[in-house]
Amino acid sequence: MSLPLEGIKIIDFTGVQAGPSCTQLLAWFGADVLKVERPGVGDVTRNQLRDIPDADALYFTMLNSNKKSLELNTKTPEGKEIMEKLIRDADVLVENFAPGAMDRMGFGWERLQELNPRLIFGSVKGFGENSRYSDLKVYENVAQCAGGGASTTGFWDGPPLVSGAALGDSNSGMHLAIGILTAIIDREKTGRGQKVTVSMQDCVLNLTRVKLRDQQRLERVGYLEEYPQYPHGTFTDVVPRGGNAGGGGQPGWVLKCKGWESDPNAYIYFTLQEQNWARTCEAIGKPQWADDPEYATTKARQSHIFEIFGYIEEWLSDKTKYEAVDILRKYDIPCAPVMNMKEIANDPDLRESGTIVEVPHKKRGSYLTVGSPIKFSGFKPEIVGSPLLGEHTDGVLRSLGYTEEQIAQLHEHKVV
Ligand code: CAO
Repeated sequence: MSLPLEGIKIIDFTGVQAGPSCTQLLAWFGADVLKVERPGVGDVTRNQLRDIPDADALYFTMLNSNKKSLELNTKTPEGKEIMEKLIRDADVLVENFAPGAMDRMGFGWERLQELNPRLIFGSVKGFGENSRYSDLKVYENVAQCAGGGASTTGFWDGPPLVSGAALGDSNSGMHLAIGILTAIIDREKTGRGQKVTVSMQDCVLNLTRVKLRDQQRLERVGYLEEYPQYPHGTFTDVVPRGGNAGGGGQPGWVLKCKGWESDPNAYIYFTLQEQNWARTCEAIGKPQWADDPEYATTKARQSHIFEIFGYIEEWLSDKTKYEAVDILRKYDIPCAPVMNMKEIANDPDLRESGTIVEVPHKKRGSYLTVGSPIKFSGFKPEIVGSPLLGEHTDGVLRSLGYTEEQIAQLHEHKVV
């Protein structure tokens, strides 16, 4: 079956997570993605947090499926020559090195344009080019702190908290993928490539935009009625951390279920949906609350919201999180069990949909990874294992016209 991005050649000059997550997505959709890696070393994640000695770590395999690997020292003259040949023939080059690394290597945006005016150059950095922090190296949690995620996550009496979701890394990769696809469509009209940049700070902020909404509301009215601090606590002039409060107009909380004393994930998320209050009261056995003026509106409920949640926890105390959701779904209550990673790994629905996939690997045996969360009616992305370091080096060199003798020499000089 022909895939939508078939024929799009991508040089994947990325490492760790932000860049690789972008190119992996494009590879799933059919792009020909060639990962260019330092000879003998490769992407640092090949070695990080290994669970099997001498086999690529899961950190690498889960972010580099469906790609090819070329070992190439792009700082040697011969390596640069090979890289230039690849660039002349490529549609896209993606990188997420430390600020300035591409220029130092001789592959800044101007040079890339000289080599191939149709090339789309995708780049991830921690901060925007104009930022006073543009020179900083950045990892995931640094970006979550700089982008507003950490200051608004966690509980009011604890420190800023980072999320387990990769809001800095994979989120930036997804943003970059959207930018690259947009530039590919634009190139069809203009014939020219362009530089597409994303900063991790911006991408975190884009997902934290409701907190910027709240900052403005707070400045206007002095309080935020959906936060646990309202109406009894105090507000400063900065959006506080709201614990597990719902981010919109529908209050909610993480509530204990049967077994919470020994199982740290025996909880559900429970939402008190305004338009579903009467049915919510019915579900939890408090029909008298439906018309009681103390409880009947979201505004009235807010002053005893934790009394209500406390009551619901009592109701939940003899129900597992799954039993609870099975009852509550009949009453249209927006809720879900708190899923732990073991449950997710074994979830039959996620497996069936291809969101959790088991992939073969030449050295590791099979491993689990997250497949495409984007589903298409016309095709189903097939996830294949990540490449071994340099697995495709000789094949790529042959396709560029190098003879076996030249290839042997390049190996000997550690260019590849
Ligand atoms: N051949 C020769 N040299 C190579 C090479 C290759 N194939 N691939 C990389 N290099 C060189 C780079 O040119 C760079 O050299 P200089 O320092 O001399 O310019 C060097 O290897 C290291 O580059 P790096 O970017 O990987 O540096 P690092 O490991 O110190 O930093 C990171 C890693 C992620 C902090 C930094 O790349 C960064 O801030 N990137 C931008 C933001 C980002 O994407 N972060 C998310 C990472 S996921 O958490």
